[in-house]
Amino acid sequence: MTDYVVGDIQGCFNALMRLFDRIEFDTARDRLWCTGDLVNRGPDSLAVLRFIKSLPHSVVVLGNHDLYLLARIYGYGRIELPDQLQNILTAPDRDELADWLRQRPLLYSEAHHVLVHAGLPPQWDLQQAQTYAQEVELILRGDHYQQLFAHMYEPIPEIWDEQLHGWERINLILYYFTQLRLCTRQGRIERTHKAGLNQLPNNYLPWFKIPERRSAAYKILFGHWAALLGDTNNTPNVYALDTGCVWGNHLTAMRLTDHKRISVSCV
Ligand SMILES: [Mn+2]
Repeated sequence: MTDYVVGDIQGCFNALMRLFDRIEFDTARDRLWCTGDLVNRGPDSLAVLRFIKSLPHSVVVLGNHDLYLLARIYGYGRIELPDQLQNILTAPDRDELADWLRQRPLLYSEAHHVLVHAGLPPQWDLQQAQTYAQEVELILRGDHYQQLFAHMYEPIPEIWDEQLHGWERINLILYYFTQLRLCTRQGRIERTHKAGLNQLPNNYLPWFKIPERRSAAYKILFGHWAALLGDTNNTPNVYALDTGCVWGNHLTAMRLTDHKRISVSCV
């Protein structure tokens, strides 16, 4: 069995099939880890979702676009145009796909590897991150999951405080796991920067560059930040896997045993 982690697929089914051919992925034996954002923007989100769900061995964490799809299915998402999700909304297996997706975790860890969609705030160690992820996962898997989607797009606090409660607390946990790029040393979020590592706003750093980051001992696999194109400027123990497939760049897989990367172009 070989473990591969693949970056944000975003509905690029053909690129995923070409990547599988390239790495000679054996669905019966190999295991696929996905950084999330399986869907949206790309041409064939429905095929990607059905295919990943059908794999016998996979680990998928939720990304912001996956959550957006769920919100749309449950009738809460603000429609972002152009929205490439219409064929999922009308698919006969829509509810089955949604139930599966909703029960994916926000964080997965095994041995020294940690998989998240966007990042981890510097003030959380791995144990705290696991605890907070589980707090939200319990809601997503519980009877009242629709409430989470009803409140998901409400304003959120900019910085973590253990005393936060209610949907503010849930929404900030969700933000850190699924949308974080820049923050201060204390974990205050910056919500506008989407470019690369140049011209950062004052006092903000990429979450993985914060010197005192408490998860630094683990190998963190993440996606979400396409502008990095996989480059974290030599930051040890962090592996950026979103190489901008849906923007015409590459879809990347990394073998977990030796961190060797294999990419296919997505023009
Ligand atoms: Mn994302």
